[in-house]
Amino acid sequence: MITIALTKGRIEKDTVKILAEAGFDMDFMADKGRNLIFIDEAQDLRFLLVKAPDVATYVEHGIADLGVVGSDVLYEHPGSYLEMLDLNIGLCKFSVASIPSYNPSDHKRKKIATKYPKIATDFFNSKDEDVEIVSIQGSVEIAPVIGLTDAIVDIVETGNTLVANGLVVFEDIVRVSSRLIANSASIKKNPEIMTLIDRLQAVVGNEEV
Ligand code: PRT
Ligand code: MG
Repeated sequence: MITIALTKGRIEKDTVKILAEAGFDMDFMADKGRNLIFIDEAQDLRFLLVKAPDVATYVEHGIADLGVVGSDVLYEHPGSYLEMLDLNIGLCKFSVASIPSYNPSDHKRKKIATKYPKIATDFFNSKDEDVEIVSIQGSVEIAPVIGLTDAIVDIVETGNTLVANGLVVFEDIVRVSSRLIANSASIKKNPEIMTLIDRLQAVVGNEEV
């Protein structure tokens, strides 16, 4: 049996659409209630619905052979899984944003609020800029407005949340999309997993990464 860990929430619908287009019977998702494990006896498949960072954990530990998760989560939690496909869903980007009066080049040491300390640290390091990272769990957008930090590093999709909080983008860091990841031992052990990946690749139509 092949086990696939899917990220609950925002990217769920588009993930299910790709799997259905690849020929899997995803009807159970329409009426899933509070269930988090689904078994498709006919295709010898098992689906787990978990929080994004846990997708990487299940795949790393080999409990799931495959997983679907945002590249934002993978950057922040690097591990020993293989990245197989860019699914081109859950599209957004990481940006530096702040109130319009923010001056990124005034040579003062900046305080940056973020839910993604690793991405923020790596980005400012790559520019040789020493900043103080303040880790925030959510509603990061208010931090520069109330003066906790000079700016934020956060995910931007439509930009509506920034606008609603009076913030503007100062710099884009990197594109974010959902990826198919795999457990490396599973791939070596079970050739059917490669076949399954090929079916998904035919749907999303990109080169393996
Ligand atoms: O929200 P929750 O705490 O349950 O969990 P989560 O945020 O980890 O998961 P979820 O379901 O919100 O997001 C799952 C994945 O979707 C992320 O890991 C990203 O890869 C991807 N994704 C795509 C996004 C967005 N678009 C997005 N817009 N994740 C988060 N956002 C947030 C963003 O933080 C911003 O504050 O949505 C807010 C609004 O975005 P705008 O620019 O459209 O207003
Ligand atoms: Mg969210």
